[in-house]
Amino acid sequence: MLKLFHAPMSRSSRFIWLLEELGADYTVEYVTIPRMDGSGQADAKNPHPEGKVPALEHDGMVITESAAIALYLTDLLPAAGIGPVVGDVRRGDYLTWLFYYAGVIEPVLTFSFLGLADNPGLLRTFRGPPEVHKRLLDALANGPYVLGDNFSAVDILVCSIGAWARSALPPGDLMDDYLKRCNERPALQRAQARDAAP
Ligand SMILES: N[C@@H](CCC(=O)N[C@@H](CS)C(=O)NCC(=O)O)C(=O)O
Repeated sequence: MLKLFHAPMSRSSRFIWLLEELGADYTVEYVTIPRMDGSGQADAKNPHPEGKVPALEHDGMVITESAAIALYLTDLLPAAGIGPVVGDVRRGDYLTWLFYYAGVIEPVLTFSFLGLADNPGLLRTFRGPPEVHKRLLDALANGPYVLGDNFSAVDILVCSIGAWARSALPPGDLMDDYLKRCNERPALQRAQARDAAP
């Protein structure tokens, strides 16, 4: 059984979406986390080593970090076809985008949000929002999804940024149309219904 440790309207929300896309048999354990506004606190029942979400529990193992959870789940449940598996020609592209998301997109957008996007050391190491935006738009120009023809877990990660702050993603119709296409998916509608604690 898969158990997702989840706090409403957080980075774990996108994993309810992914689990719905995968047709997974799963439970949601609602936990509290410290919020930016000072409310909330770490929850003793959350197994994440830092009390964060998402955390996924499966067969006695705890998996953390969004890109790792995405890869774990799409490898575990390949039938839905939304995470190219080993042997698929798109596997390299899939891994590239998952790791680029975790290693570059999230840091760059976070630094930018914090007003640090002009820091020379950060720019040299990660590049900045213009480069991230260009990579996304170049991929979507060959779309309709980041990996091309097929919707994947990468799209869930990217769209979750748009749900948090549309302005963090490139402006324009290409991105707007892409977000609309992803946001209309029935699995997301089902996930949104489960996001808040019952
Ligand atoms: N790199 C982690 C980040 C997880 C993260 O920062 N989650 C936030 C919620 S969006 C959290 O749990 N914050 C509570 C805290 O910082 O203690 C991932 O992508 O899974």
